[in-house]
Amino acid sequence: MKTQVGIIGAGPAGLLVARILQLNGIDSVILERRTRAYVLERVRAGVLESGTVDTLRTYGMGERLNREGIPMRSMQLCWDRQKADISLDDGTGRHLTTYGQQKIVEDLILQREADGLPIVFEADVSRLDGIEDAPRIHYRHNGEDKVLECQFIAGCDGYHGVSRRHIPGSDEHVFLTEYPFAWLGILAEAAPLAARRGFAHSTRGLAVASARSASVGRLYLQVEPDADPNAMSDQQIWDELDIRMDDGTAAQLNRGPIIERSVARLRGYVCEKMRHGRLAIAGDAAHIVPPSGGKGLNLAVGDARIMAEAIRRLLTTNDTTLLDSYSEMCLRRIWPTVHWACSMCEALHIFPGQTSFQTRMQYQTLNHWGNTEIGQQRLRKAQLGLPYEI
Ligand code: RFL
Repeated sequence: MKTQVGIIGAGPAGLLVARILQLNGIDSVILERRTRAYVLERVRAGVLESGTVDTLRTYGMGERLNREGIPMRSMQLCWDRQKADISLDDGTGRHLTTYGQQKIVEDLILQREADGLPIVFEADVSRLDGIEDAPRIHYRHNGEDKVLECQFIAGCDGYHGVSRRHIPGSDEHVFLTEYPFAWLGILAEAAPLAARRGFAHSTRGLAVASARSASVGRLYLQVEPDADPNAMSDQQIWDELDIRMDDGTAAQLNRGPIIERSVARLRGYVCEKMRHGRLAIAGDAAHIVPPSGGKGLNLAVGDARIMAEAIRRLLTTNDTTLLDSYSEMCLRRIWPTVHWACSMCEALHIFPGQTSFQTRMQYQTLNHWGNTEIGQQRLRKAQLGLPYEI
């Protein structure tokens, strides 16, 4: 098989690169290891920066998003049985939007299929070659070894993908921190309460309440790194959420059936070398942020915009200038965003062996973000996201 751009991964990054290229008249084939059903059902992110929403609208993916996306104009921080309600209004009309990542993925997949463009599911990419001049992607599909020949490879295959290791010397450009805890994430058929959305610091560990729709809540508890997602009963989870989120009023969350549970480890990871020859990586393939900032998907969208434009310039006018500065331009958004997500992570979780002095230090950080003008500005700016250069 031959195409102009071979895209590895049908996550938000790969699907968006494909969509932008399509609207610029460039052909691509997406190779995705998982089944179509698995990709459509995978529950992950849900908080979108306004730049992400604008990008999806610009590329014709705004219809359902405009209808079902829930504006989020404030955020709560709770700690030490007190609460701060922080406005996200920076006077520019920007706000966050709640819209599940699986809906974005579904919108992009259905559009691509309606346009008759190829996504090969259950295509497991094993290796790449020719990335200097004539790229080839080797993959296994329907029990057969196959090759996709292309002019450029977009490595959008997430943290565990194969693309990153094909960038020569990428290991020497990696920066990593692993946190000694994980998040138990649940989806629940319980109407989220606008007055109780945000992050809670508790001496028992972090808790987070957010929404996926008007009737479905997305909630998280800090747990041990190797916790079993099924170790707690539904009632134990709700009780623990209420205890950790207590802002001094003893108000309770709406409860309902838990329809999905998963445990995700928390880490910060950046590979600063994001391109070599005719291969570039984007999204989780290049960086992971702890989910405390709600930034992973938003960063993937930022990379996808730059990658698609760099490929367009290469393939239409043989101009490599943007491609040559791809890593640096992406990193100008990535590092400050990683810094914010890790700062949130470190202020909100209880670390093993943490002293009461360290807990008091966390309270000071949270008090700064929650109750001072300059701290609220910092939080607002970081949550709303950095502007795009491209
Ligand atoms: P993805 O979504 O991981 O997609 C990569 C795709 O590549 C496929 N793949 C392969 N295909 C073929 N051959 C191979 N050898 C392959 N290896 C891998 C995979 O099957 C997959 O389909 O990466 P992408 O596109 O870069 O998107 C990144 C986002 O998914 C991720 O950053 C966010 O979900 C992170 N995240 C959040 N981000 C936000 O912006 N806001 C949030 O509120 C938010 N909450 C979260 C999150 C991530 C979480 N977990 C589970 C990691 C909450 C959680 C719990």
